[in-house]
Amino acid sequence: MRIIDLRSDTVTLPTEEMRRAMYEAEVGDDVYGEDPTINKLEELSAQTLGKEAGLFTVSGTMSNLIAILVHTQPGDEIILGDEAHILWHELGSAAALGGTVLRTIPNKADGSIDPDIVEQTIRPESALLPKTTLLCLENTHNRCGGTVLTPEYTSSVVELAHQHGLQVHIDGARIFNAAVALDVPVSKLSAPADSICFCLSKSLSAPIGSVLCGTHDFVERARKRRKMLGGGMRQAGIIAAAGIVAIQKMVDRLAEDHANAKRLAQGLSQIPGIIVDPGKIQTNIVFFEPPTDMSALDFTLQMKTRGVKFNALGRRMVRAVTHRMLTSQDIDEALGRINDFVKEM
Ligand code: TLP
Repeated sequence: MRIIDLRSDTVTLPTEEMRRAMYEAEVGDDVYGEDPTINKLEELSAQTLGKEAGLFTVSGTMSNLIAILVHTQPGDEIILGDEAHILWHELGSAAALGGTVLRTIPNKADGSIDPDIVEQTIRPESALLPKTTLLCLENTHNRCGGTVLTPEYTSSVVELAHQHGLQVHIDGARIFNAAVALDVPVSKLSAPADSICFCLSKSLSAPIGSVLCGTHDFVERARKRRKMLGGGMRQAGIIAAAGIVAIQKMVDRLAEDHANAKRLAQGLSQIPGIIVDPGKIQTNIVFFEPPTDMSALDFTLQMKTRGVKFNALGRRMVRAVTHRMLTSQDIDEALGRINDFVKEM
């Protein structure tokens, strides 16, 4: 039985072209700044995102943490949405390793946060209060269902934060998905922020890595934090080579994943008892609720025995992510298997 893995776009395997680029990569010791392939990836990333410089890191989690360590001091407060990946899935690293307080405000269903609430939440300057120094946005928004933040929204909320002396970091793990969905250059989404990271290892199919971008000064400080965390790599051009292919070759095809996500959501909406809103799908993430009162975990375990893998991200929230390794036929096959299971329930 063919396994249809909808758990995440992180399961994508490197392409043949990536493997060739990895084999042929020119490398050096990156801690001395001497790996030409990493240097090329960092320059290409910065240029693509409209930033001065880039830093190759092991993961999105590490990039987000480094950004927090550079933008804040221990005791500072960070404003972010209550569905943020930084809050839910990064093991409390901002608190454990950055000594920062995460102050959440509600994420709207579209992944945004209300600028008025942001403004009300910023602490006034006082000897009695923590200092609010950073605002974090997420684009696309994972737990809100792959929703996109527009350039207009991003600019306006960044401007507001800047007026109050805050820095803004974007967790742009899937920022290229947002750019493709909105049909805008990715730099329009990243330019307003002080820093942004994106992942090479998700929908772009590279095996490892993320790039954190910002000003020269920000990246210089970020480089020291990365070393402090043990993330200074040596001949890592071997993996950066796949990242270059990812940026150059894998962006345009993301529209296919988005079409497959819509196809999946539309198919799910035809299955009795499943709760899903196909009109909400903007990129490659689909959230749905299984029939009756079945828990998301039970549903995923049952479907796993039928060769379709999902992630349970809440008591009733099942997540499916479309990606390069799945065709529209795979989506139809998955829908058929779900339908069979629901009929037998
Ligand atoms: N997200 C993973 C899981 O942790 C949930 C996934 O499968 O989607 N920011 C966002 C918005 C993310 O979705 C992720 C990964 C990260 C950061 C962290 O990236 P990695 O896994 O490279 O540390």
